[in-house]
Amino acid sequence: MNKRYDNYIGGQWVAAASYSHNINPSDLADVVGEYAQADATQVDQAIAAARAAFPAWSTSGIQARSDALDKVGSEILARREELGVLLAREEGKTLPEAIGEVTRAGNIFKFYAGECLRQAGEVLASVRPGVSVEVTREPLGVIGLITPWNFPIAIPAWKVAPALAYGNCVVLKPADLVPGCAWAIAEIISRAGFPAGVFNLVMGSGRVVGEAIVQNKQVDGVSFTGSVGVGRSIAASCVARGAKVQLEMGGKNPQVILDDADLKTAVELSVQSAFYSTGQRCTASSRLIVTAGIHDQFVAAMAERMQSITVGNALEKGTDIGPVVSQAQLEQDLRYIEIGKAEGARLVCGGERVSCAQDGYYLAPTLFADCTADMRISREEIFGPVANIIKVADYDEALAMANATEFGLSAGICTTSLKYANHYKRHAQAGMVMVNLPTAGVDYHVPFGGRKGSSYGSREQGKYAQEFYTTVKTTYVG
Ligand code: UN1
Repeated sequence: MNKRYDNYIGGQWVAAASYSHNINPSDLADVVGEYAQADATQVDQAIAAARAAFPAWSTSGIQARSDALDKVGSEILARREELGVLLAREEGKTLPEAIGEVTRAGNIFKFYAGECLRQAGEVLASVRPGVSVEVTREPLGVIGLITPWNFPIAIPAWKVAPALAYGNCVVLKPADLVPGCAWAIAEIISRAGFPAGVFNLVMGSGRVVGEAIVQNKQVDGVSFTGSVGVGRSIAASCVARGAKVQLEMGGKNPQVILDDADLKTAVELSVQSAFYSTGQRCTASSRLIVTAGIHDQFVAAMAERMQSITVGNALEKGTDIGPVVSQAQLEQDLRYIEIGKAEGARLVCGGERVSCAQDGYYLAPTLFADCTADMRISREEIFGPVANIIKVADYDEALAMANATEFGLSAGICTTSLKYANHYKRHAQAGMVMVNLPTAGVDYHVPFGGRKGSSYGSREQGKYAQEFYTTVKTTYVG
């Protein structure tokens, strides 16, 4: 009998009419647990509980909030190995990557425990003599948080922690594929000293639970990370009823490699950001844009380096890349690999499933060369361990190619030239620029987000998170 995990509503653990199996993608025989599937009524109850808790919580003392957030962060950090195993088991990233992500989540709670104490406003002189003006921030209200499967603990943390720190009440809907880490955070939060109703967890599908959150008039703001299609429809619903919305969506991130790059650095950071975490990051480099002078050497060095990448069970020592998260995602990756071949791209490495001791969704890291900008594999986000090499003549063409995408999340350049690095920093059309670093793998205390089709609304993380989670009040005192 598998253990059952319930929803958390108004300070109570609440059973659901149905439960779904959380399956380990490294070993399909391994069931992590059975997780409640909320229905629309339960979602409405969670939102009502958050609404009821809001007046007291939004005016509560910042010391109590800070203490509670700090307690959550400390417990996550103390349990990082155990939670890392849970994360690797439900999502399929390797244990070191999973422990790293858990650590990030703990640090995020601690960061916002500090930020909570640094909520400042401004006092300005009025243009009218004898009048002064105060600009302050107040909590937004009840916030719906909808998180994706690829960062099962860090993304819930980077939405929940600032929402609570700035005095909001929360309804969290984690991805249906990976509810385990979100449930673990909820359980920690349930013992950390937050009043009932301030934090609620409702698990289940986007179609039922996500939709009920987005449509409920009591929800003042929705922060979503996930696909472009779902993001756009959430935005349309929120805007139609005047709710605030923040979206983090896809990427087709470029990594430019110039002739003067250090070849070893170029190969290492490309392997890291294209294939680690099974390429399942919106910050992954999926377009390696390489200038002519280093191109052939780079392709050869990548082909050689990729021979030493071990694909395997996420929990096993020595695994570099775990499985793809699900059957549906695996099918999407394989479909794009066929599209790439049909479009005339040259398969340098990978392209096929890998078999391991356990039955899982294993896919070899896949590299295409001779790709052009108009190919679908160069334009559409695949979200798997699949990368393209695009050859260009020089820096100017590389920059134009890097920007020739409807996305704009993270953009990398590998060069030893200060001139080109500086030019790229200014002209890359992305929310984040990485110089001689992978496009993926970001700090937890600075703004995260993109431009163009990648993001919508204000930035997440760091002190910039307050823009979404608060509303500004201008007070005139005569
Ligand atoms: C990272 O690269 O460290 O869904 C974070 C994603 C992003 C997070 C990436 N929102 O992949």
